[in-house]
Formats: sequence, C-alpha cells, structure tokens
Amino acid sequence: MTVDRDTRAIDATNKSYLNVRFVSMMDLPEAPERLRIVGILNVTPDSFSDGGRWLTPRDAVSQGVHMHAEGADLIDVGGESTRPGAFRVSEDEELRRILPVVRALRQAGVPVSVDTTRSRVARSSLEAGATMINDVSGGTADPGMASAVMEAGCPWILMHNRGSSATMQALAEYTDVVEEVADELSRRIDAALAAGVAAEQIVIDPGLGFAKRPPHNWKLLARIERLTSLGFPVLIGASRKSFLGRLLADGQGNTRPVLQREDATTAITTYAALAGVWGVRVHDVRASADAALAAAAIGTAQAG
Ligand code: PMM
Repeated sequence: MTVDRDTRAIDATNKSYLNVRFVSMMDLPEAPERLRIVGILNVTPDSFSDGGRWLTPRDAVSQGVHMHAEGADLIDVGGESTRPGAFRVSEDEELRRILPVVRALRQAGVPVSVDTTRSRVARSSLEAGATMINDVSGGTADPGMASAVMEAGCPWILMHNRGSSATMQALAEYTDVVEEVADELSRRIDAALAAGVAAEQIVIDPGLGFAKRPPHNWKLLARIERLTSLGFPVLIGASRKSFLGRLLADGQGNTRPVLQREDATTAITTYAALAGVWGVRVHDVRASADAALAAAAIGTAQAG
C-alpha cells in the first residue's frame, strides 16, 4: 500500500480510504525522545477545568497554537464534557463545536487529536485533518468506532471506563483495581484487533477518575508497569483531577481549587516519564513539557 499523505488520497487495496487521511503512529509528530505531551482543549461550556474558556473557535485555536508552541505534541480537542453527571450533547452540536477548531489547527500546522466516543464525529474529524482519536469509552460507546479508526489507520486511545458519565461513579468497585483495569483493557484491545484495527494504532489509558475513586487512581499510578507491560503505549490523564484536589486539601478538608493543582500534575508527569509511559494529557503544557525533558535528560545520562 502506498500512502500520499499530502493529498490524502490513498492507493490502497480495495478499502474505502479515499478522502480519509491515512495516519499511523509514524504520522504523529517526529517521535520525541521523551514523554509525549497532549494538550487539552475542551470547546465545551462545562468541562471541569477549562469549560467555557475556549468557546469561540478563535479563542480555542489560539489556545491550541499556544499549547503547541509550549511543547504539546498534539492538541486534544473535545466537544463534549465527560465529567461524571455531564449532560450529553447532540452529535451535530459536538461537530459544530469541534470541526472549525480541528480545521484551523491543522491549517496552522498543529497536530490534532479528537476526544469523542462517536464514530460519525471521529470520521468527520479525521476528514478535517485530525491525526488521532481519543475515545474515553474504549470503543464501547459506538460499535462503528472500530471501523472508523481501522479505515483511517489512525492511532486510537482506548481509555478504561465503566458505564457512562451518569453511572460511572457507582461502578467504581474493585477487588484489585490494577488487575481488573488491565483485564478490561485487554478485552478492549482484543475487540479492536478482532475488528481489524492494527496493533500499532492502539494506545491504552487507565482512565484516572473514570469509575475510579482516589485510592484506585493512586494504585493504578503506583503499578503503572502492569499496563505498560501489556505492550501498548500508555497515556495518562491526571491533570488537575479531583483526586489531586483531595490530596492537597487544606486542614478543613476543602479540596484544593482546580487551578492550584498544577505542581502535583507536574509531579505525576515526571513520574510517568520515568516509568516508561508514552504520554500525558495535560492542561498546562509548559510545566509538563519541561518535566518530560528533564526526565529524558536523566534517562540519557543513565544510558550513557
Ligand atoms: N480525562 C478527561 C477527558 N478525556 N481522555 C483520556 N484519554 N484520558 C483521560 O484521563 C481523560 C480524557 C477528563 O478531563 P478534562 O475534562 O479536563 O478533559
């Protein structure tokens, strides 16, 4: 198979690749010798940290360009909040929010990932130039998602979750969270492979905060090698999440406000880099990009 990445046309077997950008891990920005940084860009009114901040395409695009300049390898654009209890938006509304941003970021030369659980949104985003699909349902929300990413050949983040945003917190019951998340992710990987998705397309994510309580998140971080040993790149999304707010609570038990959880986020980025994780999904790109570089420098010095 030959791939013409500029025209997006593909001289493929008999698959319907035409007009769909064929991307693979190789198409991600030049593999850095460090942890990858995925910058978060929620074009939603209600995401817990940046909700409502980048509502106009213009603001969203300038924030995406800014994060890219600060060291983000990809910008993850989301048009629907995934926080527990969030209301679902229609597909059309999700597309209306994200497509202009995806197109403009691509035009600005910024690699884009799209945070969606819907195959129609994924397909349209890939046609608009997205490089990667970030699916917080791990492929379970929409049976058409596997064929959408298979046809595009793009990287696909399979995140661990249980239930929906309405039910996930009630499903945060585990006997051994690390083994259960590893098993459930393995099943999602098997389903993706059975649907024809290539192993090279798959990235896995423990889904911190999704059907997980704080001790579950800490256990998953502590034993992250159980997930890296599955043989797929691992992405971690800890940025500003409520388990960090609880960790940093004041003497009265008030959780640390969202925007004051950055240093703890950066500590987790450093840990992730040293633990062989592939990437982190963060709001404050500069701090995590610097931490990733410092960790990589230590790694280089150890090797030399
Ligand atoms: N967390 C959120 C949204 N999307 N995607 C992946 N792959 N991993 C995550 O941990 C994750 C995600 C929720 O955080 P946000 O509201 O700040 O985007």
